[in-house]
Amino acid sequence: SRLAGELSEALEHNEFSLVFQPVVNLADGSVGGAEALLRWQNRYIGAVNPDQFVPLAEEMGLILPIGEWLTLAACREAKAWQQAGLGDLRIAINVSPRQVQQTDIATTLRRALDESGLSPRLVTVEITESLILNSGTEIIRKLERVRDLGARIAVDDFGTGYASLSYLKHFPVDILKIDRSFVSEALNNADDARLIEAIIALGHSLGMKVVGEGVETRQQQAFLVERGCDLAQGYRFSPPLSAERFRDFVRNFE
Ligand code: G
Ligand code: G
Ligand code: MN
Ligand code: NA
Repeated sequence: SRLAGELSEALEHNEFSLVFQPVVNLADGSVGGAEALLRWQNRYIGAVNPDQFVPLAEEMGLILPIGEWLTLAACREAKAWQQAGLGDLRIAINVSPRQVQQTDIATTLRRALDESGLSPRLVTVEITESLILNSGTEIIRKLERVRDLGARIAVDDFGTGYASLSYLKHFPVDILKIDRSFVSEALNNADDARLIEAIIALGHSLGMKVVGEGVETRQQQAFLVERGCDLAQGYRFSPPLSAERFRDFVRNFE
């Protein structure tokens, strides 16, 4: 297809970029870091959503080089924040289930850390709940290698799948990210409110940090603060930003 043809040349044509959504510490309102999100702007097709091109990249065997590119670009950017005096901001990168299965994410990350000079403790790797559901000891070992480097592991969109609590115990997980579908209903729906409370309690009881995703209003922020949620991201604070605008955001954020 046209899309596949263009995708196979996207790296060499420099068509990928990253945007950065701020992640805020709820306790003191400071910026803790950012989630890096991949963007593809093709000269003929225009902007293509990662939900469309990541699965295609996986099918085409392109997810390894794309993952290498984005991991290095994200680590370099976080190192640049430090060098610009913005502080020790954390950077989160997303990996799809097939990316974890098909590639050696620990080696990709180690090379990016070496090349960028970024401290591994500033890196979070976001996996999905479905990876936890469908995988065995081989995947657990891959994630443990990421953790052994000194990076953290977050479970994205938590609560939307069926990641059973017993599975969580066996996975090297440091952070739970509450799916935005719960946060958006927190103030309208008692079930969603209780689910959020349960996820925060679960995460904390297992020694994890908890992130509220998709926070759009002051009331949703207050709801999470009152329940002891650690971190949040969402349009209430900022949409994903270009590298340049993210730096301005950190400089101007009180
Ligand atoms: O802004 P947003 O459209 O980026 O995100 C759409 C979806 O694409 C999200 O579910 C997000 O997790 C996913 N996504 C964004 N960036 C990446 C990436 O670098 N790698 C993978 N695997 N998925 C990503
Ligand atoms: O699945 P993942 O969380 O990695 O994807 C992030 C996606 O969520 C991006 O497409 C981003 O633009 C979107 N997003 C970030 N904050 C908000 C928000 O407050 N509300 C909504 N509706 N979407 C958001
Ligand atoms: Mn994510
Ligand atoms: Na998410």
